[in-house]
Amino acid sequence: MKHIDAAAHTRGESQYVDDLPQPAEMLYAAVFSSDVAHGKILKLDTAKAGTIDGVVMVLTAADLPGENQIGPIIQDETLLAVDAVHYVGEPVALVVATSPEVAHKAVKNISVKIKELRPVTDPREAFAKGQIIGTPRTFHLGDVDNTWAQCDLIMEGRCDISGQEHVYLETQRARAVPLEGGGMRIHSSTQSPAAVQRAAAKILGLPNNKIEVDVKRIGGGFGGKEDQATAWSCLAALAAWHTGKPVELVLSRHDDIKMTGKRHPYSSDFKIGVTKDGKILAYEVKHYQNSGATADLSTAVLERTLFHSTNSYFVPNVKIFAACCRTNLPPNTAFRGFGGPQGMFVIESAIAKATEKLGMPREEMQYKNLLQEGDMLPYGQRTADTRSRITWDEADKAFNIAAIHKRIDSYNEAHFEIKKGFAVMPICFGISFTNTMLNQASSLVHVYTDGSVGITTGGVEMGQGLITNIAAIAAKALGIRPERIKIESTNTTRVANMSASAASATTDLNGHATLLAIGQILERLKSLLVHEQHLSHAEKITIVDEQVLYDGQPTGWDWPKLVQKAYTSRVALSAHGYYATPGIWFDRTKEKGHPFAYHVFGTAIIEVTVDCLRGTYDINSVKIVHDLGRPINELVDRGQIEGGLAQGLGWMTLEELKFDDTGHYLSNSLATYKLPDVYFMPDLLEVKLLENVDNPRGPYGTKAVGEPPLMYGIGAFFAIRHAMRAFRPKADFPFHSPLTPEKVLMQLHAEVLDNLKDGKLEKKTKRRRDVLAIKAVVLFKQKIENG
Ligand code: MTE
Ligand code: LUZ
Ligand code: MOS
Repeated sequence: MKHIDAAAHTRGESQYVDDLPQPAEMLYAAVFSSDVAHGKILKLDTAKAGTIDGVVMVLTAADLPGENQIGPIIQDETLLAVDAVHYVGEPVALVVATSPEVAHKAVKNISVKIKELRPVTDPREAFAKGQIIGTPRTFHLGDVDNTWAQCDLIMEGRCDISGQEHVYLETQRARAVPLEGGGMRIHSSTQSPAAVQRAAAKILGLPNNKIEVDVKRIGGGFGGKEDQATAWSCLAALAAWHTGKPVELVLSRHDDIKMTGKRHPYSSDFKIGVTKDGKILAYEVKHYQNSGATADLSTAVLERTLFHSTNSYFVPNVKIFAACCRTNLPPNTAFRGFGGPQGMFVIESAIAKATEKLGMPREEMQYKNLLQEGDMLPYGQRTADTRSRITWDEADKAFNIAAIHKRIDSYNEAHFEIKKGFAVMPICFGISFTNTMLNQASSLVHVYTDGSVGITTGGVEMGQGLITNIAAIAAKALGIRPERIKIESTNTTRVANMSASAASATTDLNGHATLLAIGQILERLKSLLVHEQHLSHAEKITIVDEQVLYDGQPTGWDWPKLVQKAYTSRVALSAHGYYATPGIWFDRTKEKGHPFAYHVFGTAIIEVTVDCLRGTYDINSVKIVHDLGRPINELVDRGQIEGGLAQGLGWMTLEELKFDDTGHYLSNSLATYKLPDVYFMPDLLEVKLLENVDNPRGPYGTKAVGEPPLMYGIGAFFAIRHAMRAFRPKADFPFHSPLTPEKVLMQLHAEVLDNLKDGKLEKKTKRRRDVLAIKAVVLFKQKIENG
């Protein structure tokens, strides 16, 4: 089954927020934001903007009828700044005008006098100054301190992991439409309609039931709209409340990159202790998360980092420390993987460092320490249905890891400036919101008298295929054609109190809720049939291909007839299903529990070729063995695997999110922020799915797929490093992501660069490699200098 939206998307017919018909008299809002990362507001002057023709009003913090507070976990975030600014892009005022053009022109006429304070952009500096959000957390397993003495080798190091811009195609936007009785309908591009509802109600001083949030679909979220769609929806609602007219607010790409948070950069210190044959005995890590100016979801992201700091490995002695560090950047937020990838990157770096010292293939240590059934994870949950070794062994069987290594070694012996490298990347990702409370969902199912079905769940379609999955699950449960099923927009008046569509769990949670609703309807339909046809066992009734069977034999009724009979017999054809994931819990006082319903496993093998004179590289192949349980829709899930991989590869290689120490993003447009494109993707991409595997915790045995494949991309960093070390076997390259071609070049030829700096070029050695390298670097530098 294709993605339900496939045809409409390709024809450009799918509707997003601003494709909805424009109501008469709609107004447009634009945001005036701080250009200073940290300072005290001395004077805000909006008078001039207010006089521009077409400007209806200019709103500031003083104009909020309710509370100026939109923090989702910790109440530390204003909708509009009061007295002080904390990051570049922080909203300060809102212009409402008759056209977007006028609104943007008016924004340029607002001025603010700010007494600048020194901004902090480095998480370690923030930590040292005590700028910590929430409380730092520590997970313990075994006893690290008393294990170091037993290790043959102890290696320490540091990782600096860059953030990542979401680049959803549809930038942040919302349309607010005033309703009778002082209510408001908000069409929001959000992953979390209930979060928007609560925040809008709060800032307007209204009860939640006065706010209706509706989401047909969103043009990508990737976590960037898990919490951060809220502000723009609230601003549109505020403007609609004041003007009594519908108001739309759309961020330009530039404003979106400037004003919204990103994946959290991390700076981490690791210490790993191993035996000489490659067993990891102890691992200690300290994570300094660059949280940005407000808490947003940072504490939850940090928690997932703690949970994923040992990735797919069993380590008997572990100590993981992590802290959210408040800096003067836009509040960083959810991004596919939600802190997990950062935790995994660091242990992969530690394994690289230890194996390089031991002269052992990296994959040998990885394999030796892979999780086995029943192993204890640092948070107290034992792994079950552990498929780390199974996916690795399948990958090895299909692709022969030792042969790849040998082939690469002999290529590298035969070639001087072109080197190949590879890495194996196993993943183990926990499924469930780490905050147990959020693992609940509802679904409302209506069967209409013609046998067609309408379903509303709390889940948001963001391109990931949720509605296709829900339709497939419902069709299977009802025994009818998927074409009979329509998945409605997500709307807070039809399904209340939904959790964000996030944590890869949307199909799991809403699929289960839908099954529970359908179960109720089927139960009623079956009792009706038992009564009508004088049958004795309701459980022997099934519906297959729309035919109603008893004990496998036709009853003479089909689906439309069954539904008709139910209606005329006054049997309810609607039901509401509610699901709460069973068996999960976590005790934060002990940092132990069973937070995840299950884990997703997989193994990727990534091969690259690096031009060691130019620093450029190609990703030659990515081969994956992935565990989907029993996929509901393999085509859609394969799309998720490839898309997630692309995003992970981009994060590790090209996507350099640069900001300067005044807190301004330098890569603030798609001209300076390089995304992976189709040419960057591997020439060969092969995805094998584990066969004959089940997952009792997922609807019809499926496993969540949204986030885990992103983490395969981490392998690209280590594959490139592998090639770089073939060129400079003794070099100790930094674990600093992304590993851009520029960084590859600079790191491979660091000494040459030093020589250039000191004007000591004449000191160059006679070695061919260095002479060539110097030429390459000189050419490169000239190129940069000549623009
Ligand atoms: N795929 C598309 N096309 N667009 C998206 O925005 N978001 C990702 C992933 N895949 C996303 C996507 C993220 S961050 C998550 S958590 C999951 O989809 C959310 O959907 P799910 O829970 O249904 O997997
Ligand atoms: N959001 C959240 C998430 O609130 N909790 C989580 O555990 C999570 N995990 C992944 C993505 N979003
Ligand atoms: Mo995804 S980061 O859970 O929205």
